[in-house]
Amino acid sequence: MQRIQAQQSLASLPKRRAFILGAGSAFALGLAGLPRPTLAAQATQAAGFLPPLPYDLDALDPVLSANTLGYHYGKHHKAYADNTARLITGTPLEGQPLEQIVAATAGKADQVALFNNAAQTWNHTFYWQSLRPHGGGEPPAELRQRLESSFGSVANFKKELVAAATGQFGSGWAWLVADGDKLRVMKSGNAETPLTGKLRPLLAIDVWEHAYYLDYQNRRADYASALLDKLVDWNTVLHRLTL
Ligand code: MN3
Repeated sequence: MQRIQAQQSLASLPKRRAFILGAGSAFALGLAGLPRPTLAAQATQAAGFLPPLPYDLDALDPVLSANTLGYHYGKHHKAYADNTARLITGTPLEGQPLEQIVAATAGKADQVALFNNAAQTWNHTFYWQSLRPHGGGEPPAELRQRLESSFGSVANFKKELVAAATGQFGSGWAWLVADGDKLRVMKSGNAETPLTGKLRPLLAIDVWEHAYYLDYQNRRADYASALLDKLVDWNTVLHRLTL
């Protein structure tokens, strides 16, 4: 009965979203003994935390393979979204937007698991939306001027960002952020995100090994450079800067 209802409610959703929801629902329906409204709310919230990829799984190949995106988006990112939905169920944060959950849990010792999962969920959506098939190339003029005024040249900016990506010890992220009028490169460990400070994130590079190991093994610098040269959606970066 539950399964039939879940399938019917999925029928009107786009194919990829239906796949995501379907996988989550199958998992949720396997948990006997929990009340259905809670499970339904979790599945709905998890789906809201995990927007569809803005391109097909194989659209970034060969820079990032469909295999990498399948695991990274379909397993890692989805797990963060599912965990976030599970952890807020029955708490005052249930139903809140992801940004609010990240802000409410940042720096709180008793909320580490929720912060880590919520921040990772947000970071990954931001990362996917920073990329596009056949991206890279020259930034639009307005962004190029801002990069030149903060870093001297676009080439220097790329060098600094790749250095941040390779210099992050262990798992984490490399970022381009706006700090007032100035653009800065920074890195963060694990799930840490500039979203929690006064900085405005503009571009993220995931440097967890799961982001690049299938395609680049230990060559993190090659991965970061390839993203900047071939996949970054500069128009999105500029849009974030001018919001
Ligand atoms: Mn990741």
